[in-house]
Amino acid sequence: MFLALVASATAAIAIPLARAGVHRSPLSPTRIQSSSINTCPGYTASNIVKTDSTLSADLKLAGTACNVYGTDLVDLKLLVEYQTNDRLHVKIYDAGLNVYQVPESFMPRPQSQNAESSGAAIQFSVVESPFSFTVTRTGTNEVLFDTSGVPLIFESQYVRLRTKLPASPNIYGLGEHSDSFRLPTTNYVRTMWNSESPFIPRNSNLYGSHPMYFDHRGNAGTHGVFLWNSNGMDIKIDNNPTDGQYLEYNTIGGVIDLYFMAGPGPVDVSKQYAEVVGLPAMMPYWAFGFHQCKYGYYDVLMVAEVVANYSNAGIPLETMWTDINYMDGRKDFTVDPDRFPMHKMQELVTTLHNRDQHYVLILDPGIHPAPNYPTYSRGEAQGVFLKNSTQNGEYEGVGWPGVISFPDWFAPNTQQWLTNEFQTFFNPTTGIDIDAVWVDMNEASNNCGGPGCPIGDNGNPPAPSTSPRPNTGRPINGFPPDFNPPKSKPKRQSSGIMTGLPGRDLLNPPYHIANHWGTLSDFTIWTDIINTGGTAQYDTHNLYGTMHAHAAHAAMLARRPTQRPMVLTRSTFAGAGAKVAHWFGDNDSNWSDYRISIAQMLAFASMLQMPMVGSDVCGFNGNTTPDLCARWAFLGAFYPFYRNHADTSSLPQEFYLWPLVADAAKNAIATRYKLLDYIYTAMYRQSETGTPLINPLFFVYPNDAQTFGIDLQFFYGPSLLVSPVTVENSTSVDIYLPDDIFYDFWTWAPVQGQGSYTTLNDIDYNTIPLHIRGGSIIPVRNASANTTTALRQESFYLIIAPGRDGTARGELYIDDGESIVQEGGVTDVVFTWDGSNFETQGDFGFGGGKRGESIVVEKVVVLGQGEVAGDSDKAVGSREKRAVTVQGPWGLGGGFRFRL
Ligand code: MIG
Repeated sequence: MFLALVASATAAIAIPLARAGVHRSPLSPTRIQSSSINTCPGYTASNIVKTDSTLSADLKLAGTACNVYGTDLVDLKLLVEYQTNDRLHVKIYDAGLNVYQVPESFMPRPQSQNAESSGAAIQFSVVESPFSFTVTRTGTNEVLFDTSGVPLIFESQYVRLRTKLPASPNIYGLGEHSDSFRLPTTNYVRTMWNSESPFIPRNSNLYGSHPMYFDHRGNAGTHGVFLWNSNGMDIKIDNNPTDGQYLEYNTIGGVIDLYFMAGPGPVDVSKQYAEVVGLPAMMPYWAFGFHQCKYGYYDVLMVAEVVANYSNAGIPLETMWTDINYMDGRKDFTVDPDRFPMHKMQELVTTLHNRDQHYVLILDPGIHPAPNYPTYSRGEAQGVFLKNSTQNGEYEGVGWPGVISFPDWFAPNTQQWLTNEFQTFFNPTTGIDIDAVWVDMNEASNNCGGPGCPIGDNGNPPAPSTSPRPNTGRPINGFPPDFNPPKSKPKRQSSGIMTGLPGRDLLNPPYHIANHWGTLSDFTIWTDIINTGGTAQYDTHNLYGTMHAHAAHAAMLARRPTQRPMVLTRSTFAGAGAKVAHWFGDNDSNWSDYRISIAQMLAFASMLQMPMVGSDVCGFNGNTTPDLCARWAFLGAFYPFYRNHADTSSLPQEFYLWPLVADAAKNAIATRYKLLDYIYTAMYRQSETGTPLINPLFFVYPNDAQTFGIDLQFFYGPSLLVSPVTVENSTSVDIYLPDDIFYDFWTWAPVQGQGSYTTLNDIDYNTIPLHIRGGSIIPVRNASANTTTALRQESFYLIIAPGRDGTARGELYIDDGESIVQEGGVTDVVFTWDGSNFETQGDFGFGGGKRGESIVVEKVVVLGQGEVAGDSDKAVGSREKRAVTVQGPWGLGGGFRFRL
């Protein structure tokens, strides 16, 4: 539905056609080359100074400048720091310190703890002439990084650094993309340039930039490499007979600011990366509930009707969302007076809150510069908007309201302005008391960005829709009566002076990254726009969305200072997970995007330290099918963030619309909710230590080469292997089981994994193959509930799934689910099983909270103790016969133990 946006903005009409999937072919990386790239002379290192934990050197251009995509910088500096025993920092920057670097105000760099190189897990060594360096693993001397293949190029608008890789490497990460989890290794380009990306095209830059990769080498270990650089770049992975296999950074600016994380295991790399970019934010308990959204809910009554329909269908709905439809003329911090009047919105929220449900609204960054629009006039008065390139007015683009000005997140008053807008519009009594906020379009998306789109008054507010209210089959003059059933059980001071290297072409740099839209400024803020403080959008573009989301986070925190904010953002940069959550944007309602959602989740949650992620369940664009939506309802129940969302032009896809989907969703949500404390515990662990809550198979079996490419199965939490059906109209799936003992989650039957694939058949729509990894103890709620609030009244049982050695271990973390500081105390316990003795140890501080929530363990079941083989999975009672049940109840007010 991109056309509607600019229907009255004639100048931009041709552009939305491209947005609807007809991508322009990216400009080839053509160059204004004054000489060949092969003539670049590289650098020579001198003045090498070593201390126990650092190395520094001067680098000088080793010959005639090649000026291949800009001007070669003659004098560089090298700084190497052994920051910790597991982390090495290698920085190559201009001696004059003019080149842009990601500002500390955006994200502070980690402090060096000055580890001694002699004790470090990885070692740096330098070759002076021609300059290159290697990073090797101590002990094994495995070479992890080696830049000797081609000379370093460090120019005003182009930096190239290449490293050799082993043949057929296992490289992961480098989000955001929609390609395979383990990245292709031939002729592959990962472009980092945040952009609106409808239909999440393959082999393209998408909404976020995370220049972090994992290099997994099985027995030889895993390491990570993060390039702290926000400029547009192409990261190429390729091989040829001359150069072998390599990875090459090609950035259009910034410095080389590399962090090497030693591992040696993949989980270690994740944790070490969290030390660099920050541990992820803990989310509220309710955020793990099921969310419903759709672009195109016509009015507030229709929103209420969807909520009522969920209740009537008996499908738990935790959170209702409303898209830009609620706004007056698509303006942030306003409501459509006819369809979403303030008093009805307030009534809606009050009703939802009385039912222990939650509510979320969307915001876009662009602000319509209209008269009598206080949000705009306040912002203008405080100088929060980006100025145009001649600094004689605001820079204007086109978004949903028509012409828009863009907040400058670097301006001193922008946070205060946004916080004030939140305090007013989302005021709990006089405004709309949202529980979380959703920030969209913050790449930033601009329907009038780039050459060919004259900036100015070419965007008008959308004409009011004249389409009639869709017939939902329910005549409504007010909220539906069944909407309220009883609760379930329980002026900018810009210097105008650019910082960063002067004399650059900020619109058309000589090296063209492979942005799927074409030039850098297409569909975004022009890259020659200067932020307060002097940085250029050319350099900071990739930070825009994260800065928007972080500002929204601070504003949410100001509203409810004691509660964990939840902010869902479309655009991200490395480290965004420290504060906010992410969904994977405008996917399509098809099987390919269903499948790729797993790879996307694996990259973000387990590697890029953004655990609260998920794709639009049942698909955003196009019309879903019952088959796809039923499977997706189940798969989505194993995303950390679980939301059904669709485009305005898509047919409705709420779970209750098809019996097949409704049944699937009921079971999916019930399963998710019973396991909610298990995943909440894993989330808490990630927020404290970086240990991922979602795990690719190789994270758990790093020496099993057959797991390295698997991206259609994953571990939900540390112990539950999820193996969804991935093909249309299929009821079977081939699953890989590593050489280990597993237990079918549904039947409790032991399953011996043999390091091979087996086919599972007859997989109904109301289930998903789930296996418990031997060696685990899983806390489960005895029953599901309509809301996560009610869920907390249900008691627990524990499943002990002994490993091959007969032992098992598990964890449970309980807190009040929402407070930043836990005044009531927390329960954070470890369960252990040594084959005959069960024990709990830890902190037992959570007493049940204000509502007297359950902390009771009713029983413990020990799997693998009864019938083992040959019994029918379907036989009534056989599940219980396969386990020994030890009856409680025990209170989790203290430790308990038993012996079998
Ligand atoms: O140009 O707000 O990705 O989730 O429904 C599309 C309308 C704008 C894009 C988001 C999508 C949202 C839609 N938005």
